[in-house]
Amino acid sequence: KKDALEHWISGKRRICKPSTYISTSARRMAGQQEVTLYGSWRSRFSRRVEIALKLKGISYDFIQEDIQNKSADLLKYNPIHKKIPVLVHNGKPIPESQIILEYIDETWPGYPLLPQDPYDRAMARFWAKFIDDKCLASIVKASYGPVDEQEKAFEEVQKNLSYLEKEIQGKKFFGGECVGFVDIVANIVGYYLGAIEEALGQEMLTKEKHPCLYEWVHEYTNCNIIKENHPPRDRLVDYFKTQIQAARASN
Ligand SMILES: N[C@@H](CCC(=O)N[C@@H](CS)C(=O)NCC(=O)O)C(=O)O
Repeated sequence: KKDALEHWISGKRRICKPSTYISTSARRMAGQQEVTLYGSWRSRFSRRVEIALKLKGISYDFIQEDIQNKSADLLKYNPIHKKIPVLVHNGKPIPESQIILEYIDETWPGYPLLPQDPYDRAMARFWAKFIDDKCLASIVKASYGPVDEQEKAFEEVQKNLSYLEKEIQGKKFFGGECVGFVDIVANIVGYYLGAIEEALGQEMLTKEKHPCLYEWVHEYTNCNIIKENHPPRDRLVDYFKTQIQAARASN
């Protein structure tokens, strides 16, 4: 018998109803908000959106997409990139995780994700972009790239982690005292990197080389909302192992 988590993970397209779930039509009739996330349990991008919604206290429906067999709704809502996550708010689709986070922040005040000060906001966007464009790209290359380019890719990861190490120095979170926009985007370093390291059998982020970032990983992964939103580590490691093997076979 599958437990709820197992069901949630393996469900091809399944709506996880919040405990106070009311049907979409009933909600519409009551003038309430319809918030639906098209995502995947293992995607670091859709996890970002779930963390933001939970920090804001927004109820949402979750649709588990099968990336190998995308639903007609996903293709309709994100016809250009055809990727998850897509947040659909009252019938209007928003693609791209960082853009979705900004939308969530502007739509539901409450817990602020981005700082108020314009310069701080600009720098938060800078670091979030750096994490996706540079950090994530180098981690992907080190994990899945050709073996003869791996050493160089690992060096690149080290360089990028050192930039983050400098940025987090003297702070509890990238967002200051609380988890914010950059922390959520940095979930690739905060949670996924550990599973990738285990799958690869190679450490990248170490206490010796990156003491402040290492401490941040601990703080981040132990925050309540973040902790509740981790995908199961063993399944993630298995997934990365399969991906790494497939990449090696095709390189
Ligand atoms: N830049 C996008 C990246 C999203 C992304 O890469 N999603 C992956 C799953 S983790 C996807 O949908 N891949 C399907 C495909 O490439 O066909 C974001 O931040 O939302």
